[in-house]
Amino acid sequence: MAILEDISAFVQQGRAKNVKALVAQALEEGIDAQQILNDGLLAGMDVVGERFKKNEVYVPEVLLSARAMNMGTELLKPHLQGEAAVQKGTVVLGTVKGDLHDIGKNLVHMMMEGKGLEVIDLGVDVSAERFIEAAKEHNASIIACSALLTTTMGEMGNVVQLVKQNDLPVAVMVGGAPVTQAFADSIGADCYTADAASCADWALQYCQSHAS
Ligand code: B1M
Repeated sequence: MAILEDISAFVQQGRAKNVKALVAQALEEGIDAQQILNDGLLAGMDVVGERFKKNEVYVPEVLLSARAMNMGTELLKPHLQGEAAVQKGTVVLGTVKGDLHDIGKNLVHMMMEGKGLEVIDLGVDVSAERFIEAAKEHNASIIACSALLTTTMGEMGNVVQLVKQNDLPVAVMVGGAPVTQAFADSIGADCYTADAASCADWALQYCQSHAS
């Protein structure tokens, strides 16, 4: 669809206002929000990621694209979240220590809230200790960690270790581009999912099956 290709192109160019206008137009035209996200915004960000890898674009350009992507996802938020629901469980969420990537984490936040889960979002650069403190403070059922760097994903193992040491009744979920099921298994995480929607589905199921 031409409009989705245009959204992708504007994300690549970091043109936030154009992205916002076209996402609004696509919604008005009745295009499904998930399709706008996948084939427009995320498709554009994929291209940016490939160019970043080849040093064809640099941090400032990537930040502009990230801002454009965020403006688009803000508009999609109510459509992706669906009906407001009663609170079904509490999740402590964050991007791990040393890591400042937050777009995927924000998608996870949005999808979880859409399922009626309470999300305590600790933001980026979150240490294992901080995850544990917040889980205790909010009596959370789940700690959800996002990592985008191979150099930071090890902090997820520290979270699992601290959960065990503190004997916390909390499931640890992990995800983010470099994270795999094999990695999740190797650190003893309770769940790995590849995308934000599956992450929210698993979290909801877990909270429902562990409701006291
Ligand atoms: Co960075 N960066 N970046 N970056 N950046 C990557 C991740 C990289 C793959 C680019 C590349 O080389 N191709 C590379 C990492 C290489 C590696 O370690 N394997 C990289 C690098 C190297 C860096 C710097 C070190 C660059 C530098 O300074 N030299 C630096 C590190 C800064 C730091 O964090 N300390 C850096 C900086 C940045 C920006 C600040 C410029 C910016 C971030 C802006 C922001 O987030 N606000 C940025 C961006 C935007 C990217 C790329 C281009 C896009 C990431 C993204 O947002 N994708 C990225 C390349 C790429 O991934 N293609 C890249 C869209 C987002 C929706 O996807 O977060 O994967 P993602 O989320 C997905 C799934 O992974 C999943 O759900 C989402 C889909 O539904 N998911 C979960 C995410 N979290 C989950 C948690 C779950 C479950 C699923 O359970 C809890």
